[in-house]
Amino acid sequence: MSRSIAQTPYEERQSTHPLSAYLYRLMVVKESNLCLSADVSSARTLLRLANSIGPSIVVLKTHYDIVSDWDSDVETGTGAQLAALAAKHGFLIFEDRKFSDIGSTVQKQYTDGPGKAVEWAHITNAHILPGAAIVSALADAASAWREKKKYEVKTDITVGTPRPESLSEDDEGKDDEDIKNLKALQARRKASIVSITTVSQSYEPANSPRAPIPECEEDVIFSKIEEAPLDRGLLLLAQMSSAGNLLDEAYAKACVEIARNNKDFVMGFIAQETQNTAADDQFITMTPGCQLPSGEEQRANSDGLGQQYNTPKKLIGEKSVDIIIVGRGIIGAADPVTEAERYRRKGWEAYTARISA
Ligand code: 5BU
Repeated sequence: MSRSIAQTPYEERQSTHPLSAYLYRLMVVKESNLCLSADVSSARTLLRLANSIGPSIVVLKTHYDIVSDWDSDVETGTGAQLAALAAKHGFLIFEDRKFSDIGSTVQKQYTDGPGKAVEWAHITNAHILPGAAIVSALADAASAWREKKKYEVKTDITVGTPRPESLSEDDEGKDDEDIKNLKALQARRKASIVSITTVSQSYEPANSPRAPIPECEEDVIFSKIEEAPLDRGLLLLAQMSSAGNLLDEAYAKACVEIARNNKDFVMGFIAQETQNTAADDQFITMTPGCQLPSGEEQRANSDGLGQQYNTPKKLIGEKSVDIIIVGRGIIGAADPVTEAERYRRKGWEAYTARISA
């Protein structure tokens, strides 16, 4: 009898999505299937959390729109700083944006406005309420961004090579205009580098979103795996954790159908149980509504506002989900770093028990 997907070790999962394939390898390297839901309202607290809990997690989930001082600058802002921390600690960023509008609008929400999540979030998510075009619209926006990004990287290397300060005789015959343009371009590039340096060195009040975060300053890259690919991925909301939600079985099935038709972009689902039912389904499932009992006490299994909680053992062991998403269970603990490690261990134990069952 062939092994079920739930019993297949992460490193043997055959996802065709480059980010899922990367994520499975990352999970094995870090022995973690934990996502931190960093629901805090200040950019500084968000960056500090990402930096201190980064070693325990494989995904950091954000709601950029609850961060009151979110800095939208693509090069130096909060998203860019999170991306640097993701490279430092080896985790993916998931903006829990829950897109749910017509294609044309979600494209703008994804790439423009204050969030610009496509720039810094490897993963985002969407409701399928508006119909399947929401997925193709976001996919198109992501691939347009990726093409532009590739082009930018290339341009950067090309213009960086010839140095106008050291132009040789060979260049003498060159059009003066060309050289002037190149010099102007280099001057602009220099100016932008200078301004970035200035930002990180100048004095700013402690609560300024741009004040340097001491632990975030070193230019370190996680060394146990290469950096994440430039691809972007989408999760579809197939099931929610909140009581009385309207996402019924037929709705979840429709989600899975749409995912099967868009495997290049859809990595999987936000759901309360695995949605892999067909033999070749290789979707990843990430699951919010997860808490552990704290110490001797059994924590309440709801938050009084509709949220419903399950333990890592139940979600990973019985419901065969892949990644547990934990917010207040970790950030509300007296010692979030130790608590994150406790969740990481429990999640990984449940996974190893599942694959060896
Ligand atoms: P908590 O503090 O662990 O309850 O936070 C859960 C997070 O997951 C929070 O950011 C929610 O917005 C998010 N969430 C959820 O709780 N349930 C869902 O079905 C979905 C997202 Br989709």
